[in-house]
Amino acid sequence: MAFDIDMIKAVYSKMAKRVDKARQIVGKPLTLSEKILYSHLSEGEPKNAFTRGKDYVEFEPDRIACQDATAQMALLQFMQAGKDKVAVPTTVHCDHLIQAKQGAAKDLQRANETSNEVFDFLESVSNKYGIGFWKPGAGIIHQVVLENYAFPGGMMIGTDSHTVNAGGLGMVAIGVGGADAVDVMAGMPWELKFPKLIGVKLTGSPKGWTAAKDVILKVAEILTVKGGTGCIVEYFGEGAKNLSCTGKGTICNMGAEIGATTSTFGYDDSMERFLRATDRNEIADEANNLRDYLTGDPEVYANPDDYFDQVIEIDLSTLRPHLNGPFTPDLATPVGELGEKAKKNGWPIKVDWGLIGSCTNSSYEDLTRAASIAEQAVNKKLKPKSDFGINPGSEQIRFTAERDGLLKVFEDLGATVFTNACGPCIGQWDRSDVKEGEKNTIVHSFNRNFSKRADGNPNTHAFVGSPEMVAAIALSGRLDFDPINDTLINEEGEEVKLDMPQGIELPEKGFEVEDNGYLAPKEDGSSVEIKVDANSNRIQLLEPFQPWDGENLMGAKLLIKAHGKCTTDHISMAGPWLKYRGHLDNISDNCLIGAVNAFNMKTNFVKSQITGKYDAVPKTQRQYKAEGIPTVVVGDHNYGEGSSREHAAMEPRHLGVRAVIVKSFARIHETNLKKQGMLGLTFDNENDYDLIQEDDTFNFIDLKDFAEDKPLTLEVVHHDGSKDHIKLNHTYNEAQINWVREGSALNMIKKQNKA
Ligand code: MIC
Ligand code: SF4
Repeated sequence: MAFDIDMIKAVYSKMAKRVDKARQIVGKPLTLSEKILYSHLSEGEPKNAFTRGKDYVEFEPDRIACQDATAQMALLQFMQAGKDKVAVPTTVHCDHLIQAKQGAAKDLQRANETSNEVFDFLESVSNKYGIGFWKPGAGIIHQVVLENYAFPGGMMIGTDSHTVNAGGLGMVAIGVGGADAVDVMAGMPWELKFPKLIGVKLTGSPKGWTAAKDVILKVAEILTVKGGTGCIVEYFGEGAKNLSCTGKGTICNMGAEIGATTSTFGYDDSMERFLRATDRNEIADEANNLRDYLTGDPEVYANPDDYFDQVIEIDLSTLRPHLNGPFTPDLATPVGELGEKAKKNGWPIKVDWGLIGSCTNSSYEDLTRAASIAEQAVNKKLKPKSDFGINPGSEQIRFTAERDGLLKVFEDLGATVFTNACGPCIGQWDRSDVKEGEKNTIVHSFNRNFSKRADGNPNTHAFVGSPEMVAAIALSGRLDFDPINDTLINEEGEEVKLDMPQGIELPEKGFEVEDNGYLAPKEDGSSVEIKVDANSNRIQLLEPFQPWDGENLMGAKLLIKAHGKCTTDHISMAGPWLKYRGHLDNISDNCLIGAVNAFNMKTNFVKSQITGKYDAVPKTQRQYKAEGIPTVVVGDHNYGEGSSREHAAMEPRHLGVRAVIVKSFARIHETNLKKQGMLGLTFDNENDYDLIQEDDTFNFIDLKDFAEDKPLTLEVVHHDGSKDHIKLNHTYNEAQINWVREGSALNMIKKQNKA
């Protein structure tokens, strides 16, 4: 049965007319991305053509998805918006707060005990405001969305950067911060700078060990972690047709790792098969009637250079399997060349864990391909050299995989099957096999491998690969193993070679599940009470941020000048801190503790200009706050890379940081800063980053005249009294400047509601 079929029919009923109109206005054939964007304008039928990379445009997304770690803050904000019900279909998925330790049943029970208060809060808020609720254990948000809610040609937003996964089913699905989701839940338009478009032409067909994952591992190498910023990546060509729907999901999913706004594929037979297998015949039938509108125009795909801002071509037939890492997802190495590189760089060759799962690669097909490798261990008498951990993507996948004997294959090898949840992918992993700080290597099928991400250990070298490659590497226990060319010695001392992986795209006997973990909300939630204990250390009701007095900001001090990579994991760490995602003051104690101080290359060790002493970042900042001294944070390129977590913007805001000045921003984080009323600014000359000293004082001498398209001037007064004047750029439009004036976008909504 399809959820929200009436909504989907309504979207489809308008699509053809809107796309035809858009084609006429734009004056040329359209990409799929443009078709979806132009058919979801909040003004209805398109009236103007937009300039890519320049115009801010208001959209009307069809649905919203939130996960437990971000939903808390999103819903705490929504509760202040003064609405009775969400304006568009919305779901909450409990997947981030379950720690992997002993295996699914025990881990789930522990999570239900320790995070009971948070799950109850989310369930009751969902029930009150008409939000669908997926219980802990139901699955990872993006797999559940792909299996239940995604539909070709639709547009959705989600409070998680990997919302983009739904591009695998032909959507434009975009990760946002909670405040953006609140706009749409409150019935307001959602604003986005009209993206640029990157076309990726896929030819050939993947063979042997090459998987869908390798496409995105290669694209990440080509575009790097910031090469997709401000862009939608649209995949097309014969090769695209040779990938399964969930394989396409994998590719779109990891588009988050190149900073892309989203990625998508045109509707094709693989999507139809997936819709039918997941009990959504009605959507498949509807989509079949609109086939031409749910993919790019033929002229576009025939001459992509004329229509995309950048075109990349990848031949799947010659693409080699890769492993990307460590510490960054764009450092790609073909399997087989990794041994040499690892030796040169001192990366441990011995592999301790092979982890299969995460929203990127936890589909039924993924499990079958990995299992086809794992089961060779038994047949070929190989004893796995690394530990195996598996997180199925959803209860539907798990139940079906168990029925079909796939989980048993792993269990027979001693693997631990963890809950259908994020687990180690987000540091929810109670790992006991290495000592704190011990240098070691793991391989996983996840998407991110930033320092400390999986287990909190900065010396864990994590490499990203396809599930089948992870299985092969884990069997061998070595990073330099190349299953295509190398052999392994089995328990009888014989040399054996692994056969190529075999996958089953969709379960032959169909998907099956007993309890999918879904709770529908009440039709009328007005009587539902939301309980928040005033003494809770997990949930704290929000206090509005103070408005800006409209004056120049003078006398600000430097909190930290961050060196190099500063992702949202560095700004607001996950793992053990996920438990405070609903309590702004408590979670603020992790503010920027992972960022490297450019003056001493240490983390969480900055100089206080009040005491002259070095101390932890949150503690130092709390002193500035207590004394009413404003501060700034300075950063490098792609600041705020990674997650959509708005805590990375709200914590500095809560603690009294006023501006974040960097060489460049990741998209979601820049918007999150704006939404929370912060100043997110970029150096006009990126070398000015080098002028910033530890004891500097900052005067924003023309902030009073803050206006769209007008750069700001920063006077930097150094310790010896000398001054530099630095030009700072910004991308605030008038409406966004008003968020700064009012203190936050939420304050603005509240004001409008009162008016
Ligand atoms: C992630 O993969 O980093 C997360 C955890 O899913 C985040 C969301 C969060 O921080 O809660 C994301 O990708 O947006
Ligand atoms: Fe969860 Fe990892 Fe996916 Fe984020 S990337 S949603 S933590 S599985």
